[in-house]
Amino acid sequence: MTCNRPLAYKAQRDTHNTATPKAFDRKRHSVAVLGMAVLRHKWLKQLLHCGLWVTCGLLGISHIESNRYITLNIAFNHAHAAVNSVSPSSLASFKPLAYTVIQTQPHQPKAFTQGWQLEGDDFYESSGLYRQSYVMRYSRNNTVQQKVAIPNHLFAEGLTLFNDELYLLSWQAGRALVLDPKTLQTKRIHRYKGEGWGLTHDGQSLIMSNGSNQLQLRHPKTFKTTQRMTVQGGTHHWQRLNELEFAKGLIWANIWQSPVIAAIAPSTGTVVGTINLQELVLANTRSPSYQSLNGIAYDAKHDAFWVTGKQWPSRYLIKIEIPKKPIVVTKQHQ
Ligand SMILES: [Ca+2]
Repeated sequence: MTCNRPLAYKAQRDTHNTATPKAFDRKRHSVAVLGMAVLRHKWLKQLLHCGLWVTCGLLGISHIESNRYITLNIAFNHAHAAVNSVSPSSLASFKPLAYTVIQTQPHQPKAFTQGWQLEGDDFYESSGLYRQSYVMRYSRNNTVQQKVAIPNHLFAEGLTLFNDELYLLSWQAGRALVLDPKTLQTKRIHRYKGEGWGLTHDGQSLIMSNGSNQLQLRHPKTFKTTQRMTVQGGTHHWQRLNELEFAKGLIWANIWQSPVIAAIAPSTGTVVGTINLQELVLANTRSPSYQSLNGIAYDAKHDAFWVTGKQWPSRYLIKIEIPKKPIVVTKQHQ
């Protein structure tokens, strides 16, 4: 009988309460008095409201995207990037390489850039987030030639064009999609263990990051790991290696949540230089939510690098002043 349920519940609750009925009543009365006192004080009430709104907001944000990008630390990210840009002591040994912006072009502001490469006059770009991921090919003047959605359960990550095939990672899903670069349709799928973040190639092997300080070399036919290298250099503990580009004999790696791009010697995994793009980060993050610098694509025509970020309205062609030393350009891992 439904009418008995409240009685049964109350009896059970009272049974498990160790206080005597009178003591329980006194406690309940005290709580009520305290509650009234809180509500009577305007500032306490406002504090309570504020706390509730913040809690709801945070829960809402965490519900919207269960990914590492839109998390509870959006505000923290902004501060974190600013702090990083100042000059972390562990990066002090790396004098940032000088660069000059030689072109500024629009970038699709909705593109949550994860992978980026320029081949001839065509850009290939992947955009992440669950249920919103896609890959597109567009020209230098930003005319979109092809755009294909990625299945909802996949979170598009790094990509690279190699031997007329476009490889696309899917973050935690463990699937590397191989797409036709013209139609962007999936031709085959490889599996990988762990996470997939950035992807590039050195002309022989695919080079993949997974968010750690490790880079993996993978066979383009089988996608099996053929070699691993630990990225190290100076006193800085390199982590969160993200979007990649192999150019001028070096692996260029975005560092997630940082305005820094590291130049890595592929023969040793040693960081031989850095670029600090804090100025460009600040120019593209005037909106309330901070979005990471992510995206580096070598432009052979200009012998320069395009850089952009997640949901940045602009992309930049920068000329990097690469000294002959200590940059190491030998490749011995084949
Ligand atoms: Ca790239």
